[in-house]
Amino acid sequence: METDGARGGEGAGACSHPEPMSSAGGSKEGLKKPTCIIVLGMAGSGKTTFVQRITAHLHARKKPPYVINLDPAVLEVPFPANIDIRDTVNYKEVMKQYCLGPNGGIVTSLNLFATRFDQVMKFLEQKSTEHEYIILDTPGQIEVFTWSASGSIITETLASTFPTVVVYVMDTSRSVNPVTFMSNMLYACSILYKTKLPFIVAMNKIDIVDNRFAVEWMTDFEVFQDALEHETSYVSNLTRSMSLVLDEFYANLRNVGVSSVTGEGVDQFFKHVADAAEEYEKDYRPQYEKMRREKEEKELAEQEEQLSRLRVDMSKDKPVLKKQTDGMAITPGLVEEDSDEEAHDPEMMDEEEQRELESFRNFIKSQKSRQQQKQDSGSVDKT
Ligand SMILES: Nc1nc2c(ncn2[C@@H]2O[C@H](COP(=O)(O)OP(=O)(O)OP(=O)(O)O)[C@@H](O)[C@H]2O)c(=O)[nH]1
Ligand SMILES: [Mg+2]
Repeated sequence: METDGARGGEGAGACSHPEPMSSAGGSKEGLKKPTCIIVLGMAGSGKTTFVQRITAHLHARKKPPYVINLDPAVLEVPFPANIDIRDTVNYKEVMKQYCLGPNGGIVTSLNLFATRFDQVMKFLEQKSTEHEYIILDTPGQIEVFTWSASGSIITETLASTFPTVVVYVMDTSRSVNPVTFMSNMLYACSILYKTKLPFIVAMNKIDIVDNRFAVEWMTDFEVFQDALEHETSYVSNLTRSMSLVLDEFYANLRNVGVSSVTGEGVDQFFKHVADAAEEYEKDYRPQYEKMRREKEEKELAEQEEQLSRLRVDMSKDKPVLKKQTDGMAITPGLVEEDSDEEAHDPEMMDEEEQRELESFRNFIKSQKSRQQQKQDSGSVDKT
């Protein structure tokens, strides 16, 4: 297990701020990409305060991060957010319009926002050389992000472009009970498997409770069993068995004790981020690049299919064409011949486009001449 032990054992103040970009996030051309830090955690675990703390830490080191708030229901964002979901969707309005409760409102707001995430990616790509980190704060209810389609879309989209790390913020002061601790770790484990990304557990609020007990429980099975001695409920038996199962999860888990209030452990946290970003490059990037390629290929295949269907419809001159073009705005350049020179400039078009245009013109001509014939025959009938 990669652990920093408990507070005090992290050499707070002694360790300088790491230079993660030297080892991670670099592309082949030498251009460095920022590392995405997605902050997740149970309601009230301290996610927002943690984001505020690490943002302030980076600002103090003249490395301002690019920060995104994804919590539509937060009243006040205590850090400078470059993108705020609340600027795009009004969570209360969403609740009203869709007749939803608070959680449904948050999920729907996030879904609406996710439909525009390609625009967010454009901003991020534009700014990618200016920032070393992109930090995302997520909604209070963890499942809104981790078990929703929009959460997956956002996570996968980020991870297919940038080195991405998931941080699970745990409220240490609320995890002193071994059964509660186990539940928290099970949840963390489920997120690890769901997101399939490098993972860090930030044991927060160590200014209230030292996290040494938790580290011990994770490294020494016997100590955890001893802690369970006082538990007599059936849950304790389950917890005993589960702790065996979680052994492997613990073995590869990075964890660090932090206090979002005092700033303790933040230096060490960034060391873990550098390490996790390196792991991303080594183990995860190939998988995400494969996913991105597959997505691009699928989109291309769909476009090809649509084009070939259109070609078939045009050549057969079937009424289907009407169906397909209903509601579609056709630019004057295509219908009114030679009205838009640029659109018809043969040098601007590739062979395929020229063939399409040619066939479309033929189609229009045939339609016109048929209409003309009909009109002529109508006027002949009348006469
Ligand atoms: N003592 C102490 N309190 C903390 C720490 N981090 C957060 N808190 C407090 O915990 C409470 C919840 O913090 P938030 O940052 O709002 O937690 P959150 O996870 O963002 O909450 P939701 O988004 O509503 O789920 C606040 O009262 C914070 O001041 C910490 O390290 N130490
Ligand atoms: Mg919050």
